[in-house]
Amino acid sequence: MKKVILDCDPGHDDTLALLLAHANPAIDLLAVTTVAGNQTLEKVTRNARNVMTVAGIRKTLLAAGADRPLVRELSTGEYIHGVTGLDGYNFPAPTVPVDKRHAADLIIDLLHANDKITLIPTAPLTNIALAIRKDPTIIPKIEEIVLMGGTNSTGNVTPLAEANIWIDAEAADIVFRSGVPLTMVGLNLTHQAKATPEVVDRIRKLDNEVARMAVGLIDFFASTYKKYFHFDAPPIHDACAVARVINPDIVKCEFVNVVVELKGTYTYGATVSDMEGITGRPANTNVATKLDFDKFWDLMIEALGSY
Ligand code: PIR
Ligand code: CA
Repeated sequence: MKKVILDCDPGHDDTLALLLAHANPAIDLLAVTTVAGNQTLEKVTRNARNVMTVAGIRKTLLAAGADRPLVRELSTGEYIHGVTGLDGYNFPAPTVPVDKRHAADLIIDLLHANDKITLIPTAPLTNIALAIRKDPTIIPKIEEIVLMGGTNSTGNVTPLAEANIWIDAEAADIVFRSGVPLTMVGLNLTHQAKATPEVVDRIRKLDNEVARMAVGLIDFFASTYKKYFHFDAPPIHDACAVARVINPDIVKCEFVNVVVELKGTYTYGATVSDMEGITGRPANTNVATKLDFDKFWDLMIEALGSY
């Protein structure tokens, strides 16, 4: 069992990542931490409480972190995730409590109290950068950071930048230069994880409330992805990072150099991935390239069926 902290901004795909991480027996989900991104910190934290309440997730700690990026103003993804940040399901009042500690402090505390922990950030990297900056002695205690973010091809907020990196590229830069073993599960990978009508039908057949919540959320996500990206089905980005931690065979990677662009006129937030090894810069990142679609959805559906 791998000890994991999920740092997220739920978020439709974050929710599926959370449900997969909690249900799969390969993962011991120690904590969920939240950060401003898809919506304000207040809203994404409320969403995490809502989801954990419906799913009966009670032993996992929950803490709220940064309410804005390190340097820039917060830019949310309301057009994709709705006013609440998690439109598509009517949640009952949440009962799951929020830890008093800042997410960065909880991450630091847990890393000192445990042998090795895998961090799965599925949101802007503000909390992770804050934790590393505040206490660099945690660096060797991190087993690996497997993040959803970036892309080795095209972006989703600018031609070259993906949202999680672009929202707080200064934080991403700190993480990519930290020396921690890093896996980047970017858009080039996650666009292979579309919740097709066939997949949604399989989830619809599961007879539990968590699966019904998942269907409501995926249906909403499908509608905004159709409207803004003309996609035939919505990609469940964040769950791909969790799947990589559960079974590395599901997400194939190439170990290359990645740097985060902070200064470009048109390229701020780009994850410049040297796939051909032409720069001579040392490899620092496992860049995800190929998803096993069938195995990914089997894992997800098994997880949803277990609630
Ligand atoms: C942002 C996201 C999803 C879709 C769009 N268009 C923008 C969020 C997801 O939660 C995921 O973590 C990442 N950011 C994908 O860019
Ligand atoms: Ca996310």
